[in-house]
Order: sequence, then structure tokens, then C-alpha cells
Amino acid sequence: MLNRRLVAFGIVAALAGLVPLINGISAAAPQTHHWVVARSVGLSTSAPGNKQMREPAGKMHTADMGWWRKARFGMFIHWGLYSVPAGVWNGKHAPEPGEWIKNNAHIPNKQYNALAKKFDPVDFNANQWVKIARHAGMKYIVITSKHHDGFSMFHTKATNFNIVKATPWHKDPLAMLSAACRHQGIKFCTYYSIMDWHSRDQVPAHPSATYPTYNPTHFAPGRGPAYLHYMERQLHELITQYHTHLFWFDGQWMHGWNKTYSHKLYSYIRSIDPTIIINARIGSGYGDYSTPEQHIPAQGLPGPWETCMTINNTWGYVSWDHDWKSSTTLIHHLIQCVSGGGNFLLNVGPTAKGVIPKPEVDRLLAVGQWLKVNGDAIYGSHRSPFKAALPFGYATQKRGKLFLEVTKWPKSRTLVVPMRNQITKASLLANPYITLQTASGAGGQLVYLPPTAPDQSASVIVLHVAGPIHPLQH
Ligand code: JFZ
Repeated sequence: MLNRRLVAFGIVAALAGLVPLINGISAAAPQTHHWVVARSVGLSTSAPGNKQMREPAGKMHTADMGWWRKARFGMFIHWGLYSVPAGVWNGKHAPEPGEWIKNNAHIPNKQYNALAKKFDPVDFNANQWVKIARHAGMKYIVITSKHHDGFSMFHTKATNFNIVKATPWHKDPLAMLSAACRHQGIKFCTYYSIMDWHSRDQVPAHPSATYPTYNPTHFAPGRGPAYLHYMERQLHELITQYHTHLFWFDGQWMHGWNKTYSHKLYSYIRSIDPTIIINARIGSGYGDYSTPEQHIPAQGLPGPWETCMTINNTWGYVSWDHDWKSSTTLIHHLIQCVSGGGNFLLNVGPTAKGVIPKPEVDRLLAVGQWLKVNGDAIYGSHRSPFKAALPFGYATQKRGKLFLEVTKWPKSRTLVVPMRNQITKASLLANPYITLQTASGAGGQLVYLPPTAPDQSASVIVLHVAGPIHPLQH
């Protein structure tokens, strides 16, 4: 009971911090700066803070978002000490999500820290994880380098509370994943929590030797600058040692995190490597894209955005959660994101042994199968030209092409596409050799379909059209 109340409190606190932020960023028009400084220069030994590489005064969208906008589909990985208890504490189910167990089961530092001795992911295989992402059709991975629990999943000089020093495994999974990503052509990106339940610079909401509640923390008196410095040391490592392409910040609702800190952190990262993409959870309106969580905004958001989502009901592994979304649902979510101009970041929660659970792998590979056939409608595609929802599914587009992702195959065997443009050719993306008949009719262009849907999840029709789409308003 008490648990639930405090979890709810945490979510309300999180919401309070995030809503203005998401609104703030969507309102801003994207602006692009063309950086002459090459990424490799940014990663050289030149001192961070070098004047010439400093960020101009502008607040956001300074990174080249090119690869990220084309990628459309990424893998989120929540992996850390919390994967050891896996949602069970003192023999009882702790409230989800699994990575919140230190807060939600009110675990004192000493007991939580001891989990490190049990963290021995002998079955971890970086190449295999990246291969799973690749076969799922994902173009980037975002892994927790440090979640709210404060445990660093990489070799850091800033603290001994890290996977190399504190576990019997003594290995650096981020180094191995970064290398595997480079070999397999996947962008390596990192999640980093600003809130830290382990740091002595932050005070838990309700400190207690036996029943602490951590969320939301606040800075210990005068310790904000020291904590910022700690973060900068770690981010510097993540940039120079692991070549992270993106920082996915979180936990910015901790008390005391303010505009000055957001700005300092943003400028710091830019000063080291201006090509790094930064999400809006860095706080106070800074950041390059917004991050709606667990839901997809109906017609998308104006600026760059990415929905992150779990496959069951937790980010970090929970042994008893078997509430898996179907692969069809996941395919629909991916399509809906892209048709709204956004990315889809789908989460996996590997076990403490280092294994991505099979039900997750099965679903990812099914999405990958669909993308092998239909990827042209997703990668590098832009948002639907239509303002209102379409009765048969979704639309995405590229120069000269309109893709219709049909999730509800019409009994009438006719699609009504609400646009003025003439169709020069219509076919199934799965089979370009069979041409579909088309006609102009009331309400737009008509496309005549075969009697049954070729794909049980979503069948994609590709229409060749000249010039930009002119939607008919309805
Ligand atoms: C945060 C984390 O607390 C969580 O553990 C996970 O990492 C997720 C991806 O991000 O959770 C949030 C963030 C924002 C809201 C709720 C949970 N919110 O806006 O309601």
C-alpha cells in the first residue's frame, strides 16, 4: 500500500518536471548549424572548453540529427544492479518498474550495494546483443551507463561503484558494446541519470537507515557544483572512451536541478563534441529532441521526437512480468511513430546473467522480418502528409513516393487516399511486379486491393506520385 503511494508520488514528480519541458521543445523550430569541426577532431586530445568549439548561444537543435532522423528505430537497454533482484525483494514482488527497486522496495544503501557481488553476467555477449538489434532492424542502441541507482556500467575513474571494480565479473560491457556496434554499423548511444540514489551529493526524499525513499532526491547543501563536476568527468569518459553518439538524460526532476545546470552540462558536452545528440530530459528546454514515454502522440509532435516503450511493463528485467506486447502491436507502434515524424526506441531488459529474454528476442526478430520487406516505408521516411488519422492505417512518405501501411484491410477492397495528386504507379511494397489498379474518385484517389491482406501485421502499398502531396482537407 505504502509502496504504491510513494511510487505514484514519484511519477507525479516526474510528470511535473517533464510536461513543461516537452511542451517547451516542441514549440521551438528546428535550426541547423553546419559544424566544420569533424567528429574526430572533437574526440581528439584538445582540451574540453576550447573556445573555437564552444556552443553558440542557441539553445537546441545544434547537433546534426541526420543519422538519427533516418534511423527511425532503436534499441533501449536497461541493464544494471537491479537486474539481480529482478523485481523480487525479501521474497515478495516489488512494484514495477524493475530498475526502481531500490526506491520502491526501500532498500538501504548497504544492502543495495551488496548486489554488486552477485552481479556476474557470464553469458553476456556484446556481439550477440548488437546482432539481435541489427536483425530487428534497429539502427542504434541506447544503454544505461548509469541509472537512478547510481551504479556505473562502465570503467570509470570517478567512482569505484562501477561494474569493473565492484563485481566479480570485472569486465566493461560498454566498451565491448561500443566496439561491437562499430563493427556492425550500429550507432552506440548512452542513457545517463542526473538523479543519483547512491551519490553523497544527493539526499534521499526520506532518508532512513532501514526504510529509505530516494525519489526525488535533492542536492546536499552546496554540493550541486561538485555533482556537476562528477557528471562531467563521467560524460567525458563516455565520449572519449566509448564514443557515444547521443546522451539520453533522465532523472532531471530531482530537486535543485535547474536551468543553470542544464545549460552548463549542455555546453560542456558541445564543447567536447558538437555532433553529439542530446535528449530534452537534460532539462529547462535544452536538448535536441523530446521523449514522450510509453505513448505515441496521435499525429506526432512538431520537432524531432522519439517515443520510448517497454515490451512488457518494466524497463529493467523483472522475472515475473510476462505481459508481452505482440509483434503486431510493436510493428503498429513503429509505423505510428514514423508516420508522426518520430523515432521508436523499444526497450529490452537483459537478465543479470547477461541474456536478453527470449520472448523479447522473438518479438524483435518478428519486427525485423517485417522491416526486411517493408523497411523502405520506414527508414529515411517522413511523416504523413495527412492531418487526420486514416481509416485503414498509416502513411509515410519519401520524395516521389507515398507509403500506405494498411493495418485494417478494407472489406470493400478499396482504399480512398484523400489527396489531389494523380498516382503514376501503385503496388505492394512486398511485390513491386504486381501493379494495383487506381482511379480518381470522390474523396481522392482510389486504390483497388487484392481480397486478402498479404501481411497479417501491416501490408504496405507504395504509390508513385509526382511532386509534393496535396491532401484534401476533410
Ligand atoms: C524514467 C526512469 O525513471 C525509468 O526508470 C526509465 O529509465 C524511463 C525510460 O525513464 O521514467 C520516467 C520518466 C518520465 C515519466 C515517467 C517515468 N513521466 O513523464 O511520466
